[in-house]
Amino acid sequence: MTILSDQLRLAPAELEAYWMPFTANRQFKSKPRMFVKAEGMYYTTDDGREVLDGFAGLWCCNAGHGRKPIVEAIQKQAATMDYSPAFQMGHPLAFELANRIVELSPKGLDRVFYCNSGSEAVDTALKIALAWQRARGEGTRTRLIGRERGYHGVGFGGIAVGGIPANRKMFGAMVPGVDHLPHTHYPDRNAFSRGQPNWGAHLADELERIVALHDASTIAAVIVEPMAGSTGVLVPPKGYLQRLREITKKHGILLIFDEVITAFGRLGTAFSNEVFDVVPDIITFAKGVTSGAVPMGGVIVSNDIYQTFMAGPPGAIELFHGYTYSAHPLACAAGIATLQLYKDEDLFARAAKIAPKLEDALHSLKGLKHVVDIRNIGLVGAVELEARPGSPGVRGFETYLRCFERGVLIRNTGDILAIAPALIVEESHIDRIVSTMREVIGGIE
Ligand code: PXG
Repeated sequence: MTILSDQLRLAPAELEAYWMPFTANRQFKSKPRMFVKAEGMYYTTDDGREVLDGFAGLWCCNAGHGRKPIVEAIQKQAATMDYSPAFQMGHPLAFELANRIVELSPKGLDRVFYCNSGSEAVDTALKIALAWQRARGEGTRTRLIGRERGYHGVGFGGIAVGGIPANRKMFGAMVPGVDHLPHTHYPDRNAFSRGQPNWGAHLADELERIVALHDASTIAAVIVEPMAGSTGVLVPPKGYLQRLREITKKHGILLIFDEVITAFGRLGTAFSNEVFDVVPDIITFAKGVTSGAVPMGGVIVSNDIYQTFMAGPPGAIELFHGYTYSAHPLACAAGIATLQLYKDEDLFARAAKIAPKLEDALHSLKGLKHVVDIRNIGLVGAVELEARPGSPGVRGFETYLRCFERGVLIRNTGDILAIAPALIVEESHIDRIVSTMREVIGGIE
């Protein structure tokens, strides 16, 4: 048995035991792509090649890789206290991190519940929404409304409200009473938009139709990503989120923003309210809170929601929910160090400042063959390719592979190529990412 630290290249048989997530296992194992090291903007592969990370890992390493203050905080915490029981016991870092998150969150959203991933954050948020409606005497509100092309992780709640058929169809419809808003992706109206598209605010009015169909008294919450990341960088049309906010408020429906991708700098701000000027009732976060260094997720709710749960006897557990690793000490240490690093290096503002460079660079790909749309906001952008007739997604995946072979990591969702570099990205990195994409797209069939 090879130990990774002894030898970085694994024999084919050693690849079999690991069932890889969201990966074509057999294709991968026939020609593996392995990273063994990461620093700053770069990964190193097992054959010693440097790869420029155009995707912050998977939308998470927002401070860049291997950042010293984060690494040292994790090392120190591992040596000081590896674990502390999450139930009926606390440790100071959990409280400190919650205070720091609240400092960055929209005014009024000031209570933090921890979990370990975006999927858990989503299921936690949905459960809090249902429990809150019941706690305030509206227990008939059990419906959850998501949106087509939404991605909310892979828990049963998340796949139910999510709008990706492939993520659901293998598993059946296990969460009843879910409905979906239409998505907002209309390239025939909005192709090549820079920032928020002008057309599409009215798509939020579909919520009125859904309310009319089911009745408000049956609906607990609406969940959307303020900017849908996974399904291809779908930027909300101007006015759209405002409309959703107005309609949910009018009908006593909670509005949940899934900010697993958008929080902690991706849009050039701590949270999306600073960009879109809309404050939801509940926010989910994960990824960037620890810059991807230790798994962590969480849910932020208003004091009003929190207080509704605090009505029983003081000795009663208010919410029957939580995880062994809620507020894991290593995650909290990483989170505190990460938020401090964002502050010390003013990384959210840095992202906002370099965003126009990314916008211009990406939009310079307009006119290349296959390119049917380019869109961007903050430090994220997407280039949509026309699908190869009869084989959707193949052109996108081939582009991804060829970029990787040329030393640049991007991401493809079907035929949509996405980039979302760490907030420390330099102009020269953006030039390299985009020129590699240009070269590859130009040569792809
Ligand atoms: N909500 C949103 C909005 C997400 O983007 C999750 C929930 C689930 O998080 P976890 O930590 O359970 O994976 C996500 C995750 C991609 C990609 O390529 C996106 C995600 C994860 C992996 C890949 O777009 N988003």
